[in-house]
Amino acid sequence: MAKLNKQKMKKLLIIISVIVLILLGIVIGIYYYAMNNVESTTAENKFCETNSDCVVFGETGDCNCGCYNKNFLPEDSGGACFCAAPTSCSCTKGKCEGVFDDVVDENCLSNAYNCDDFSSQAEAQDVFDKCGGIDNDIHGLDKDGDGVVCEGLS
Ligand SMILES: [Ca+2]
Ligand SMILES: [Ca+2]
Repeated sequence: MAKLNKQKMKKLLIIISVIVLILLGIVIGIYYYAMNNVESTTAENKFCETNSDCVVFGETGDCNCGCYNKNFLPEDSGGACFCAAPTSCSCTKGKCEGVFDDVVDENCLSNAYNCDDFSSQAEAQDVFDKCGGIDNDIHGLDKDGDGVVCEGLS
């Protein structure tokens, strides 16, 4: 009798192992399916045949601003991170690419300066204006938002 139970236990263990393996396989399958789906949605976002398929999405300052296929726009601005919005879009090799009229100054892509870094107010004002002025105070030089930066400097 005891021997029979042992055999039954063995069988049961094997069955459980097989079930666990199958479940694991399903979970891994779902994971890879989801990952591939995310990638293909991103690719679709930018896919195009002609320039008219592409539109500018978002504004400078939105996280995912850029050029997208007009039928596959992102759902929202994507949160807070810096993105320089292109002036227009073109379809290049099947992908919507941004066209920038003004070359974006690399110094304007992140908060790189404080008022202490400038020797004069005019110098700070120049950087502020070049980066887009009041609409893009990336360096946080004009805390009160009146368009005049680093009032403490002479
Ligand atoms: Ca700063
Ligand atoms: Ca000010």
